[in-house]
Formats: sequence, C-alpha cells, structure tokens
Amino acid sequence: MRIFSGIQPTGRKHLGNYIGAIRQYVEGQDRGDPAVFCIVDLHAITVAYDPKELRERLYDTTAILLAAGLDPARCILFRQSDVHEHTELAWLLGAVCAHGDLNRMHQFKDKSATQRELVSAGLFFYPVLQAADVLAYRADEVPVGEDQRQHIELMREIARRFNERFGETLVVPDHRIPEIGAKVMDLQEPERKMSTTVGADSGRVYVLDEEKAIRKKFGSAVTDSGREIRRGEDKAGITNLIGILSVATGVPEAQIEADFEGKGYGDFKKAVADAVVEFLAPVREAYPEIRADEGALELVLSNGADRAREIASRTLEDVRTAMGVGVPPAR
Ligand code: AQP
Repeated sequence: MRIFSGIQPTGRKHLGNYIGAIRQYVEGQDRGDPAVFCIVDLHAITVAYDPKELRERLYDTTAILLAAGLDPARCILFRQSDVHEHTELAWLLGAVCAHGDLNRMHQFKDKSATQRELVSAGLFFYPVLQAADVLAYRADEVPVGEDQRQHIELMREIARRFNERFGETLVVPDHRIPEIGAKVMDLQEPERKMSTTVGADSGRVYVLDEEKAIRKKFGSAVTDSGREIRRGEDKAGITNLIGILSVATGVPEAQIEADFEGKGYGDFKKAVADAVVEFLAPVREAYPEIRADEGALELVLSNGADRAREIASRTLEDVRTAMGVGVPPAR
C-alpha cells in the first residue's frame, strides 16, 4: 500500500490539520510501502506570501511533523520544490484535465475571493499540481481531511482520463478521510471549518498553543442556548466539541453523550480543554529542540527528496514515453 499526502508550509498548524491529516500520517507510516509526505512550498506561492518567511515556515512545519511522530527512517519526508518531477508532471497532466473541472473547484472559488491584488493562474492550476504530487508516486491512498475530497475526486478523474487516452500508466488513488475529525470546525463559528486563513485566532487552536491559550479558547467556544450535550444539526458547536473530545481521548461519541448527561456546558468544555492539552502536549514538548537544529531539518528534507525523486522519476519516464514526449525510449 503506497501512501502519499502533502501539507502546506504555513508553520502554525491547527487542531484541524492535526486531527484530519497529521495524525493519519503518523498512523500510516508503518502501513505505507512507502509512506511519502511532502511539504508543498510550490502550492504556498499561489497566494500572496513573503519569500523570506516561506523558508522559516517550511522548517516550522517540518519540525511539527517530526515532533508529531513522523520518523524519516519509516517514511519519506521532503520538500516539494526539491523534486522537479512534480512540476513537469503537472504540466503534462494539464493535457488531460478539463478546464471546466477546474472551474468547479470550491477551494479556488473561496481562495480567489480573498486575494486582494492578484488572482494567480497558479491558484487556478493548483489542483493539477496536487494531482501530480500524488500520481507521481502511484499512491494508492491519500490521507486528507474532508475539505480535500473534491481535489481527490479530480485527481482520480485525471488519472482515469490519462490511462484511457495514453494507456494504463497511472494509479487511481483513494482518499482516506477519518470517520471522526474529518472536518474540525472553528470554535467561534462552528458552521465553518477551522482554517489557517479564515477567522479569528480565538476560533482555532494551534498545535503549539500553550496550555493557557488552549483553555481560554475552549472556555469561550460558541455553543448554543440549550443545555444538552448531544450531537445534532441544531448543535454545531457542541457536536464539534464532542468530536474533538472523542478523537483526543479515544472514547466513542455516543459514550461521551452518555457520560455527560445532565452535566453543564462549563464542565463539558473544561473536559474538552483538559483532553486537548494532554493530546497535544507531546508535540509541543518535542518541538523546540527539533526546530532549533535547521541543519538537521535540511538533512531530513534533502535525504527525503533523494528517495522521493527515485520513485517520481520512474513515473515521469513512463508518462513521457506514453505521451510521446522527449527522446524515444531505447528500442
Ligand atoms: N478543519 C479541518 N479539519 C480536518 N482536517 C483539516 N485540514 C485542513 N483543515 C481541516 C486538513 O489538513 C491537511 C493539510 O492542510 P493544509 O495545511 O495543506 O491546508 P488546507 O487544506 O488549505 O487547510 P488550512 O490549513 O485550514 O488552510 P486554509 O485556511 O488555506 O484552508 C489537509 O489534508 C486538509 O484536508
């Protein structure tokens, strides 16, 4: 089973990223043959950004992944821009990706609306680069959160269309979206997902938040005017907190509802905060020492890129041959 996933170098990863994606990466590294994880700096440049900051945030993200338990001896961890095969494959796949499909991508609609100076063509083409990231490794499984479902559907379509047009070359990947925690919601606006770029800091818990900040954010989380601790469409805030508590403790959601029957929101929110503090503590404690050694981080990334390139270059060779691009293969 080959596993691949990518994550943006935004540095300050939030609880949604941790539960929806990072936790799955750690779980996947022993199932993956291999498990390949990529920090997607080329995706980050499709919106306004500061070049000086990008490298720093890339190291931050690498250190968070290592602190969370990724082990370079058990997986491949690398920086997207170090493996040029991604960008070449993105261009080649552009030949079988419908413009109309890209037009339907929710993420493009949402993100383009927030760009003040320029809506880049790169932002529009982003899902094709994301397809190249995965298809270059012939991955079977892609661990992601719910918000990436549409992009995974598109990459499946691209792989299918490529194989139909040029012959069986690429693997059609499946998403792996967790049952609980696939969409962690914002604590202040629980009808929308917790996000790096949208909403106030009080609505998102960062993986590296101090205990005090975590308690404050859960203490002021928006709930509703009722009293019952149960899941329901009319109870977005409480439903979100039940999901978070379930993931952090491993206790099923129905059991949590039973355990808190008759108890107040105050006690419940405190229990969620306690659980999340404990859940994130190992990452927060391991992080500073790992982040401090940029030489070691660079070594992890460049070794990872060498291993990644070995796999991706073989796929590229097959894709170029199938498409009739470049020097003909030796006869
Ligand atoms: N709220 C969420 N709940 C569960 N999973 C989530 N993911 C993101 N938000 C949630 C998953 O995290 C992985 C890495 O995401 P990313 O850092 O590459 O960026 P993103 O998907 O664009 O989400 P962000 O971090 O919240 O940024 P913005 O604000 O730009 O949307 C992905 O697998 C994603 O599904």
